[in-house]
Amino acid sequence: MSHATVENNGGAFPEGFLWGGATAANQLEGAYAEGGKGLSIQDVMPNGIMTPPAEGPTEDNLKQVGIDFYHRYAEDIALFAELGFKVYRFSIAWSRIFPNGDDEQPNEEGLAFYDRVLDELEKYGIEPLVTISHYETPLNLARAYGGWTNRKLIGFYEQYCRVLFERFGSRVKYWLTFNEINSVIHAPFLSGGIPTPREELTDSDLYQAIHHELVASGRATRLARDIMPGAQVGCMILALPVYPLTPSPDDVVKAMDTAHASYAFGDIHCRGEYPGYLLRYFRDHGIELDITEQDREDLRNTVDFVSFSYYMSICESADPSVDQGPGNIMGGVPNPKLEASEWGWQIDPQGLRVVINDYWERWQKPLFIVENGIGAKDVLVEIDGMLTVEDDYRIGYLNDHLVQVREAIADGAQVLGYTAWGCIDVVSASTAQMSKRYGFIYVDRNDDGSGTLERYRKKSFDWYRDVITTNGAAL
Ligand code: BGP
Repeated sequence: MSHATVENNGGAFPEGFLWGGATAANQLEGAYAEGGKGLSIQDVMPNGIMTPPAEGPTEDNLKQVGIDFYHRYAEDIALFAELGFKVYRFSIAWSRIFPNGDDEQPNEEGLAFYDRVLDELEKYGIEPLVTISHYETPLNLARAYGGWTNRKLIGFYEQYCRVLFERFGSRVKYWLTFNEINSVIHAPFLSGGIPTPREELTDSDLYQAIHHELVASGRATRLARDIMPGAQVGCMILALPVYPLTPSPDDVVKAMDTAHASYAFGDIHCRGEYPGYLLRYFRDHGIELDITEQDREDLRNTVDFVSFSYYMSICESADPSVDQGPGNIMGGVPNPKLEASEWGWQIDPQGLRVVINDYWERWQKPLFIVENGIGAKDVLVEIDGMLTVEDDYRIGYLNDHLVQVREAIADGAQVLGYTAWGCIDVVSASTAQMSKRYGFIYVDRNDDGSGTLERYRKKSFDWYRDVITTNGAAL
């Protein structure tokens, strides 16, 4: 898979483009204490990422049941097949495989569940794309070890990866090491299982944790190559184009600095070493990291492709009196030229073209858009005796973004595929509620936990199926 083979096809989606959808175990599986599963950090986060975690599981946590994918996966994958999915991105719940994270032996029942999921996907010829760690650190690793601040997590993660690669390596080609790895800067518990609140966490501890994750990612990549020849390993970055709020050079430099905070993760994954601007940041902030020679070697196992989520862009201003926008965990200030979703996420389809061009030029690695979509409060209505959702706003959002993907391909970027986030409604990561929905498939479950869990096709279901069937010509 070399970028040298890319041809600019003048603006069509390439043949074999991987269309599909994406989910994460903790947001849809439910069965949080079944099948030998241990607790994960999500099981003590009933109110989403902005609220401190609880001591233990509480009944108001919608993720305990999720959308019951654990028991309904066959029905759901049949719906994905009806949509025409070529690929389905899902995560494996680490605590289903290693209930405490540091166990000697994996939990066979957990492995068997993912065997069954893979069987269903194979039945329909849907390619799996597996996220190894999607905001699902086993709770014990957070509580007893301090999460990724502890070097021991590299070994636990490597052991987990070895078990996955040996068990599923003949069936899974595409792997992602850590979901939105850069989000740990703003959400240390969610993203890195670090129990210390962000305000109390020192920069040294934070960057040491990041270093451990990056080393673990490099080791997993090497291990994947040893165990599964032909596997493709990608990093996963929360992509966020940063625009200067004004033409002031101070704003431009501030935007550059903020962008560096995310670029660093891709630079290390693609180049195998720390970039100069990050080393400078460490010097300027008195951050000293424990980096061994072995670590440096591990980091040199660079990824095959770069995957990313894209929901919005942000602005930056050097003026401290400019207000921060609501709802955005990555910071930034609102862009006066853009509209926002109900949760303050600013809608910017062209930003996706910008990101694709930017990443392609910077890293020259194939790209995979593994999350994109709009969270909305859908209303179930009856039309011709059928329950559905008239989600033209979702169709509009996705259509506009996919047109920009096509533009970026015309610009010459190599894009492997696109998986719409929350292709079936799942529990939201930031709010831990059902009412922020992304799916083509409506799930009857409400914020108070009521609902039949029945599935209904939304209007966007037919639209996306047409897009896939025509390989994007229907856009
Ligand atoms: C990403 C996460 C997903 C997902 C998505 C939408 O940051 O990788 O897990 O949930 O955002 O976010 P939310 O559910 O908060 O709307």
